[in-house]
Amino acid sequence: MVVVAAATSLADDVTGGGYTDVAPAGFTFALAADAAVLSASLSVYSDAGGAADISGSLDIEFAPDNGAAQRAAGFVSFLVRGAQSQAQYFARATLDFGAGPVTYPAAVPLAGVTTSAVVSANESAGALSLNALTVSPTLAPASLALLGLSASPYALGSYSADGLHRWDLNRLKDGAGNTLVTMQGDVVTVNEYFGASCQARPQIVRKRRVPDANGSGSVLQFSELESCFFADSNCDDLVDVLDLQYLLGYFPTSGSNCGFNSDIDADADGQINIIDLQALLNRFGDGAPF
Ligand SMILES: [Ca+2]
Ligand SMILES: [Ca+2]
Repeated sequence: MVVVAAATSLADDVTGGGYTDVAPAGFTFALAADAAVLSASLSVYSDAGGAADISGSLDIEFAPDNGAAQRAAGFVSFLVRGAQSQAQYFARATLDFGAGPVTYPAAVPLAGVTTSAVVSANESAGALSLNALTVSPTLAPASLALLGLSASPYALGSYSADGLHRWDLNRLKDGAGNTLVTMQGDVVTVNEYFGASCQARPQIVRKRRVPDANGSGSVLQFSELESCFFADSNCDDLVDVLDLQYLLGYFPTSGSNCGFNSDIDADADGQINIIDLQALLNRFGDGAPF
């Protein structure tokens, strides 16, 4: 997923961040840190070099679900509005973890975001309808999850404190800001970040598929993501060394650990252990259909 970047420039405080939820008149910039964020601000530029600051012409605020408690848990999400449709913007956050301000990303050129085209009366009025909401259970009580498709440089962001992530598929855009229509079988990446609550494992990556909604191929709406075959963690229709490496990356853990990944718990006993490893090895080399 393109928007997620390891933030070595932030002394490993920030484990992910980027542009999400692109709309005609704006976008969201979200990041997760493994420590409490004491203060945060966002500057928006018209150039990748970060020289022309146009923040004053935009409406920049914390997202409605990003209060002080969320920021103390390491989650920061800005809502940028007042932009032009199909125009390019660049942003950089300034964060304080208690040792003075640091910027993310630290270096230029900054990654850019292209706001989307206006495709409905709602959007031209600045209000987006939510008519293709996709829901997925979270792995932890509080987490930021970014849903991405390889065809889109912008993930869809979802902060959850109630056990469910919700993404608005209307906001899935390609690099030019046009709406993306998903196809059945498309592989979706869900990057879930746990902020300051799980420093041992700040991030879990899971693959899902767009379900076969009506047999017609293109899928305009789906409510739930589909899991792949238990031994095929990366959803590439093959059980091979990549799936083995994935399992070993979460091995061994138990359900009481914050970084527990239920995807590879083959026997659903709340433990990732030799039983689950053996279950995968029993299918090693198999290909779809499983
Ligand atoms: Ca695989
Ligand atoms: Ca197990």
